Amino acid sequence: MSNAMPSIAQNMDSRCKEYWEKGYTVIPGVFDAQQIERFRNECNHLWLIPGLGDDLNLRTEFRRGSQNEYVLDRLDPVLDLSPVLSSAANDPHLLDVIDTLLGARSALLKCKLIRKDPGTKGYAVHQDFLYWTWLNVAPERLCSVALSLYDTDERSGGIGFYPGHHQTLISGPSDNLGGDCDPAHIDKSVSEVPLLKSGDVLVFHSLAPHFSGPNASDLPRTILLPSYCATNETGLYCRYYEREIKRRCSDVVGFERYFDRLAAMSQPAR
Ligand SMILES: O=C(O)CCC(=O)C(=O)O
Repeated sequence: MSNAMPSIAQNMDSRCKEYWEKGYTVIPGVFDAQQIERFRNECNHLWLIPGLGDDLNLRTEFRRGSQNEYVLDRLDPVLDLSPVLSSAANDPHLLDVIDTLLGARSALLKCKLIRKDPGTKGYAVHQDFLYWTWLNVAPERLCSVALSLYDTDERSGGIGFYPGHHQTLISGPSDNLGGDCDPAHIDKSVSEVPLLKSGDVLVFHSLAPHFSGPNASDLPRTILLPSYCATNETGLYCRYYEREIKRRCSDVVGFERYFDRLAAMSQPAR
């Protein structure tokens, strides 16, 4: 833990106020430069694991790059591959921060690593809670954290918010009411992309609508993104991923590209 810890503790009252008013807050300097260097090296190492780009790899997801090509942008789950990143998501001081913000003891729900390389596109506005209704947990008990491994701003594709819109689950567009929130239902006159220094931690409410743009900088915009739940339940992380892995199999996530490959291979050779 960094030497900055005493000031983190001192400022938690104002961070709590901001979190509950705006739906997010930034806790500066939770991890120090040495820890961040270790996490960066670990990410570089993870990205070299053979088979990550395979369409049948259930851990990986792809976004579009600047030429609309598929780019590997996330590893989810990642912690079972990486004791180093596991120590970050389970860092006792980070957990204290989350407990303080949520006002109860919290447990890890899930954790992914997102590496948005230069040119990689961003994410449309959405609320994480939409994907977690099956947990039967009140939304105010759930939050996510972006642990920033590089300085991050709007230009590098940082996560942005519409402050104060974390009160309800916002319905989707009329042709997909159960889908991601319709931006037409959001007052977009005020938005903010919090500036993050490497080692800072952005915490956001499960109902906070958030979005991000492409990475127009020349550094990766890498974040570790653990989510937490205020609960005494043990085994929540395991329950989450057991369901998620089965869902991915049945939803053919990524497999559609494999089916294209299969179709191409099935062309008569003569
Ligand atoms: O990494 C980003 O830019 C956004 C990620 C995000 O919003 C998500 O995974 O829910």
